[in-house]
Parts: sequence; C-alpha cells; structure tokens
Amino acid sequence: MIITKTFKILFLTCLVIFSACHKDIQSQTEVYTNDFESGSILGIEGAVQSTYDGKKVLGFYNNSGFTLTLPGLAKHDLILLKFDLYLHDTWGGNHTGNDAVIDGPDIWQLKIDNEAVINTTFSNSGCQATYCQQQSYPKNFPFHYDAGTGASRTDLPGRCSLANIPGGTTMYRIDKIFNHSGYTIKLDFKDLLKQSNAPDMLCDESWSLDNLSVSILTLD
Ligand SMILES: [Ca+2]
Ligand SMILES: [Ca+2]
Repeated sequence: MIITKTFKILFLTCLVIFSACHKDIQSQTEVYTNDFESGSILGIEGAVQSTYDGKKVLGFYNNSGFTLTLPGLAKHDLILLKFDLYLHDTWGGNHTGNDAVIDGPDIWQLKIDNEAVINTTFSNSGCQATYCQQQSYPKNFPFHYDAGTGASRTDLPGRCSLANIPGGTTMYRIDKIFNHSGYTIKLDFKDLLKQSNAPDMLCDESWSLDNLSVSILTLD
C-alpha cells in the first residue's frame, strides 16, 4: 500500500514537473482537512452547508461556488488536493443544445491563485448504444469521454430534479498534485452551468463537495 502510494506521488510529480523527475518527495504535510461535519468553515468564503446522502457537504451550488484561502504556508514545491465532488441531477457534459435551448457545456472549475487548473465538464446522462452526452473529465474541456468516466460512484440518488433516482448523482474522488510554492494559496471551486429552459436552475443541476484535504509537498 505504501509502495503504491509512493509510486503514485512520484508518477504524478513527473507529470506536473517534467524537469523534476529525478527528484523525490521529501515531505508531505497536510495543512487543511475538513469533512464539514462540525460546521467549521474557517477560511472559506461563499460556504453553503447542506446534507446529502446523510453527510454534511458544502453545496448546493449552481453558477456559484466557494473560495478557500490558506495563508502562512511553509516552504513547499507542490500541493496535493483531495476532495469528493458530487454532481447532482441533469449535468449534460459537453452537450450545447440547440437554438431553442442552450443546455451546456456544463463546466466545473478549480482555480489555484486565479488560474484554472481544472476546467472540465461532467455528464450524468448515462450512455446507451445510440445516445450519450459525453463529458470532458478526466481531461479538460473540450475532450470526449463517456458519461461517468473516472467516477467513484455512479449509483447515488439524484437530489432534486432527479430526486431519489439511482444514478441521478455521480461522485468523483479528485486526488491531484499541482505546482505551487507561494506563501498563500487561494482555491476557487465553481461551476459555469447552463440550462436556459430550467425553471429552477439549482434543482435542475447542481454540485456539492466533501472531504477536502490540502497538503504541501517538498522535493529533495
Ligand atoms: Ca461530510
Ligand atoms: Ca446543463
């Protein structure tokens, strides 16, 4: 298990910093962790607290999101972000609709210090032989993968427009390393959802987030 984790960190490091492939991770320190069960939202702007599937989460968001700012970080070369991202209801991925209805693309973003490091789409449409609203995740938009590619859970119930329908929510366990060395980090989690014919946007499609962890890493 330890070998697998170490290998993964080294592999991801090589993806992030090609010139640093000969370097090893020297230290890893978790500087923020929150499962939101206590209600603590220190350092978070735009926090909305709700319960989904029996767990307290940040959300639900549509055309909005939240910002976590962490000052006073020790010297580091990389950051490791982990979180559970829940996409609720009728996310349509790359689908853009037609002249009558604009229904996408359904974009979700993570920005680090105002730079979008994740800019992707998710789809809950499922895929049949003749119909599939594709998504960009696990790559950035525009890319083409089947709905649900990379998801950790595809059997969760919808929240509002697909309430209680299995598969109406998908969950992605995000676990990524990024370049970062600044004293302060600002993390923006947001969406740019589109659905011009929805009477209630938040009910039509939304997202929430749980189990957020931020670690700083140093290289040899
Ligand atoms: Ca929670
Ligand atoms: Ca949409």
